[in-house]
Amino acid sequence: MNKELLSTADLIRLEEAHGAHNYHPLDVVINRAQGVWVWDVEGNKYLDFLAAYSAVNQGHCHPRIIAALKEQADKVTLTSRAFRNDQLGPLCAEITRLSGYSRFLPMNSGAEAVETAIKAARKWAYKVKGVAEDRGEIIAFSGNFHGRTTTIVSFSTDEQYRDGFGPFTPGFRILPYGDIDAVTRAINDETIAVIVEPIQGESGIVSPGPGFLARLREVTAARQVLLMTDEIQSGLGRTGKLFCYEHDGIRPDIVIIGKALGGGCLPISGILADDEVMGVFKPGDHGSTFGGNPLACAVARVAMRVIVEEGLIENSAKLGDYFLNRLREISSPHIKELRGKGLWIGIELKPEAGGARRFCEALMKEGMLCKETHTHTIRLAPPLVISKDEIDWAVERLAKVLAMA
Ligand code: IF1
Repeated sequence: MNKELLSTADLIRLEEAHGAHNYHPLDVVINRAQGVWVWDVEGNKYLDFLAAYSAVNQGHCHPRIIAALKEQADKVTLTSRAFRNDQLGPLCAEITRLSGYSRFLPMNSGAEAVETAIKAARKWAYKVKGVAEDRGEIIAFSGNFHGRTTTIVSFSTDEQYRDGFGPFTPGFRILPYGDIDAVTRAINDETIAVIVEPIQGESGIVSPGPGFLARLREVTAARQVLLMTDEIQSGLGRTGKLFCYEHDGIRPDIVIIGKALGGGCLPISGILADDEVMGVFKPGDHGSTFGGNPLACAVARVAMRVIVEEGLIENSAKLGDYFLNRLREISSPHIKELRGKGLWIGIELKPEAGGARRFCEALMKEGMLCKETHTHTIRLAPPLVISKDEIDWAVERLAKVLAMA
């Protein structure tokens, strides 16, 4: 199977010797995947409970997505935006029809889409709203994760993400996540936008509390401040809705998407907005060599169709509830709190449990791949194609591992 016949240890040694050490992954080397399952180079099989941080919502190597990828790869893969291609227009038409926004601007990584939203908000503020040039301030929240560019880490509250990377971009103000009074007090004539995750993933599947997003929408609308939701991880079915903000019955001004838009096979991201905001971009203002490339657009078109047509949003809602209820039945001395929406669940352990990492390592030995977040939380986010039987299988293993001393 592994043509070069390198063992797990060989492959890890190569990566450690010649790669940068900016990650500390579990020592499992994957070389094959299908649906919710992945296999390592030794042939061991695991259920993937991370789904590449929700970039593989449709399941690994989904047959329709891989077929579209191969078909498009044989035709044309990259044109740059200097010319047009026959996939970008249809993608924009389909994604706007599905989302109810009038325009889509494609980029590649999530961080680039966040940067795009920031640029759109600033230009809108100066050219449309009439804020004095260079004075605009964007509100972000404590515990946020929006990516790793120098501008984005400028408003991170995680010291590690900032340490050694200054000087930072000005123009951001950080408020406590979920504190609507703090937002009301902070908004002034130079506030141009608020950027928010409807649920914070990196922070451990943390919700801002009931009513916060609805109030945030009211407060921002009243002051002509743009509301930008980062749906890169929470969107495209993960929480049992197409977008997580739908749970709160709101409509943001800018929706930032990424991850699962690429159907688990290539990077494509972007922002959705209406004419008033998207109209600020004129030719030459913004762009990207690979943004809107026909290969990624062809994949994104089918990736979205799979989510909608194969009932993945409904499966996430239904099996997410089932999973959370089954987890509540587990008796373990270590569990502090269970949180979740759809197939996005955090098991926060008590500090005495000694961190979630050792439980993730034990789960790996049981055939389940999970990644801890913020030291004490096990996060569960399987591909949305998971079945009830596979969840039952996982609950058994979680119960066993969470019972260990
Ligand atoms: C890594 C975290 C998850 C995101 C939201 C923007 C981005 C992300 C809400 C940027 C990316 C990823 C990045 C990945 C790990 C992962 C992550 F722990 F770091 F925070 F999922 F929880 N907005 N999240 O979650 O998107 O530029 O990466 O495409 O290894 O850094 P990107």
